[in-house]
Amino acid sequence: MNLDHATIVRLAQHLEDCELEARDTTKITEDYPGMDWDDAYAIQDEIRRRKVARGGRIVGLKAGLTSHAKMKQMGVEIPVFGFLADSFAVPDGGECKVAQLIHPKVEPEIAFVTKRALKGPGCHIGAVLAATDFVMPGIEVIDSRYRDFKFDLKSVVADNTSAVRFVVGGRPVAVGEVDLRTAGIVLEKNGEPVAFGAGAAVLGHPAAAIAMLANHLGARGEEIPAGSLILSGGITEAVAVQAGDSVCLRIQGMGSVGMRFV
Ligand code: 0L1
Ligand code: MG
Repeated sequence: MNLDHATIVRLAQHLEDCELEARDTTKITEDYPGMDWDDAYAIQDEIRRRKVARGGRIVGLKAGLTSHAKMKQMGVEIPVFGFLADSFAVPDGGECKVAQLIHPKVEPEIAFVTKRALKGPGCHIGAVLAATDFVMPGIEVIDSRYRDFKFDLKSVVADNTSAVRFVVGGRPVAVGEVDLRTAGIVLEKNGEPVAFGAGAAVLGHPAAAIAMLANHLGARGEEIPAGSLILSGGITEAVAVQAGDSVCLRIQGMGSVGMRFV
């Protein structure tokens, strides 16, 4: 690590203040170009600690940048990982207040819920499928705190991978009931289809994103606990939204989920 504890605490407070006050900032590596991956995750961990210290609950985890196209575009070989706080959750069909956000975009995702803990190293798709209770449609709202979504990956990790809101719902199904690679998805905005894809867009199989998360946590001596909700990453490009929009994600065999932006 290259940053001292006081700097990590200060950067975490800065980024969380930007989230809570819906204001943007320049990417933090401009002032701290020597920041490494451990520093970046330490800043994210401090944001998480701050939320829990105020009585918040961590209700899930997420993988980001998991589609091959986006990884190639950004020149990365590993996804990034973040957490979901209770304050991020929107009920299915519920409202998301745009005034509380900076420049929101939505991502269509497959959400996993585990019934057994998953621990790396060596976690693989088979272990993930064996430990999964059910999967369901999920929409993640991302809202990078960085001006105009201009960032580098370490800055993104420190910023909890742009996480801000999410909705899950639809028809939860056991993994044996659906082929997660070929399951088709349609994201609609205001009733119009705006993005299409299939589960395989995420690392060939969305369970691979969960395995990578387990291996990432395992390297830190942590695990994915039983009963975790995990967003496995956007299947298509993210779609910008504004007040007045409604979005709906339909996934073959899993029904639909949606939210409204007000
Ligand atoms: O969940 C995601 O894939 C977002 C990762 C962070 C990068 C971004 O804000 O686009
Ligand atoms: Mg996402």
